[in-house]
Amino acid sequence: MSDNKLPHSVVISGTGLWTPPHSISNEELVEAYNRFAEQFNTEHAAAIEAGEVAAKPLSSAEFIEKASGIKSRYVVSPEGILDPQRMRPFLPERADDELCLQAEMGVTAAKDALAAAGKKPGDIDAVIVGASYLQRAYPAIAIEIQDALGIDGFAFDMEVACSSATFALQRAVDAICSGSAGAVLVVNPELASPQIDFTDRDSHFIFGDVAVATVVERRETCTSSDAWEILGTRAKTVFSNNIRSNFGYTARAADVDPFGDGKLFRQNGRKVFKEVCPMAAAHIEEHVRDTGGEPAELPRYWLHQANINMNNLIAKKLMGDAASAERAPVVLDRYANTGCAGSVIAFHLHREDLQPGDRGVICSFGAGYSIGSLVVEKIRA
Ligand code: CO8
Repeated sequence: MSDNKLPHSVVISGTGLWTPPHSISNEELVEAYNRFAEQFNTEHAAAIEAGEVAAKPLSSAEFIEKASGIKSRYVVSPEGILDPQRMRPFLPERADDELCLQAEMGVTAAKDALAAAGKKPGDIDAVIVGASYLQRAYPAIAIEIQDALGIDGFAFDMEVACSSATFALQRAVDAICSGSAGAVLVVNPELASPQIDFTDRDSHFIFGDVAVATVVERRETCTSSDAWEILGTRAKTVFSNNIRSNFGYTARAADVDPFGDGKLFRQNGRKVFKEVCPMAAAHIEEHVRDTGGEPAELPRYWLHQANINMNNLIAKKLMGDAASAERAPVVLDRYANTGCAGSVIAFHLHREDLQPGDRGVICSFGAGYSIGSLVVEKIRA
């Protein structure tokens, strides 16, 4: 394995966050689901009695908070999700000459990131969109965002599920180190709600919508007073079927329902928990040591935000009894799992108190499996 030492000094000079205006509490979500489940069970009473159809079990807000740490989630459109007759968001189609929803979410976060970095669109050479799902195959959402912001250069989309943001940030670093770009805008518009099966008790509570954006540039061009040098990047993937989404364009040719059983997000959450926690902890430990740090001493870990028990376990492995919510901040209580955006939201919201010289790790882990990390250090303005 390469030691990932960077040949040039590259910094994160600004981040942006777009939070949807609507939040759904566990109680509201569970009430809608339980009304749906009761209606379903009444309508299918005979088939359930005959053992032909499985009854829908009821959900519980207490279970959700205890098992995941999630208390609420932000969504673009709550009405359809909370309607027991619909159980999915309502996102009207837009005309080809209108900005698509995912690009709109991304543009809002991107403007914040550019402003924070003190950069104009003309200063940016490339746009990379990383997300768990993309609204369409082409033209790339990244090119639409590039056009909307008036950025010259090149843009592309990439999908690595929960690691789409950390992997995209790594591609930005690579582009800067190779000289193909001087400054890169990474945008992560996670439009999660359309791919959730809100009629499935096991997964209806997991995800929320959000968009984040990050400006990555050469240290020499950075004028931001809140800049973070990227000391190293590391990526790892190991194939697993434990988190899958089989929704895809070939469904039409396979004569199957593209939204049928198993086509939306599904997982074996227990196995994911057991397998990913040790992998993620070992990955981070090794990466911190290879950049000259000691895991227990790092003041901050901006971890992927899927499950509070997972994060507590990993934080404890890294920091022992000194692990705390201050050192490994939690945003999933309000935001839920926002796919690849979680660790970047944590970085965006929880870094102000750190001093020049302080180090931290931005790390994602999830479907693929995929793990991505960046070790960063606050630099003097
Ligand atoms: N209400 C009440 N009971 C429930 C509910 C509910 N809502 N859901 C499940 N139960 C029941 C189960 O049926 C089970 O009952 P029984 O014992 O009778 O079978 C019991 O509660 C216990 O269930 P689990 O064993 O499943 O419960 P866990 O304690 O394991 O908790 C979790 C479930 C929360 C899912 C947990 O396993 C977990 O979080 N694991 C980690 C998973 C993870 O991190 N996954 C990552 C997924 S996301 C990702 O990688 C990227 C996907 C990209 C999409 C992103 C779009 C933005």
